[in-house]
Amino acid sequence: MSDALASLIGALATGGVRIVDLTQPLEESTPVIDLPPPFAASPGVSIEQISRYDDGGPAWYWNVLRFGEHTGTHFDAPVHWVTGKDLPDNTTDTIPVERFVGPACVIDVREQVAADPDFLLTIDALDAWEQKHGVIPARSWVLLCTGWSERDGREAFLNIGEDGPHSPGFHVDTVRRLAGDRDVLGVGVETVGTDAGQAGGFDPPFPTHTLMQGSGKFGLASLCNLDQLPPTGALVVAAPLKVVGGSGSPLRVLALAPA
Ligand code: 23J
Ligand code: MN
Repeated sequence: MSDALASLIGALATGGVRIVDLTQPLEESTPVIDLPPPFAASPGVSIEQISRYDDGGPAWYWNVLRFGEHTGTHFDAPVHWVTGKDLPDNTTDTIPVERFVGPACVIDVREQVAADPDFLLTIDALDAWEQKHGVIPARSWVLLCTGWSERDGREAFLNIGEDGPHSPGFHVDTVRRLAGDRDVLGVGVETVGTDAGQAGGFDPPFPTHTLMQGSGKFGLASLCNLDQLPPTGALVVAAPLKVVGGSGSPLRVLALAPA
């Protein structure tokens, strides 16, 4: 066995490494992105019982699940956006599995977001983070810790006003650098989608989806517990369902973090 794996197994046994669950519960009340007309809506979650130790199955319990691919804590594949539609290995079943695992760079902007729900991570803010914690390595997950997962209920979580949703995200220049120079695996956020609430009106519209998926990168939305991770040093595993031709899927996202 490799030394690295042996020491990981040892650390897991002795509590030197913690497993942090970055996943929100998936249930019928899970909020789903609310696109304005004329765009087609994604359905909510429905969970229908097949049997529960009854006439339909005396010794077994199981359910039928129904939800859109982009529901709850979920993965965005490159094919999700038109800019990524012709890239190789762009669907949930064809992405090389090595790309589901990588180090986490966690950028804590909870204070800024508490003061401004439309906060965007600028290039200057990214520079400041790198000055302190080092340059974001290639093939890492960049996770934006906004505190948004603590918002309770659909209304507070989606935060939709007269002029559309208000929630934090990335400035277009920042996404360009992360997808380009930094060559990350993808970005992860606590909000319903990887783009800021107001990003439909940005240039280009939805820049995070446009640029990340357009350069073969991924998205993780509706994460939680990012406040339990160090800025660097954790490892994230985020593997979507192997749906053939899938644009994404709900998934369990786990981080291995120093105790
Ligand atoms: C479709 C259209 C716009 C957006 C999204 C989906 C998502 O956020 C998503 O879940 O990928 S912004
Ligand atoms: Mn999505």
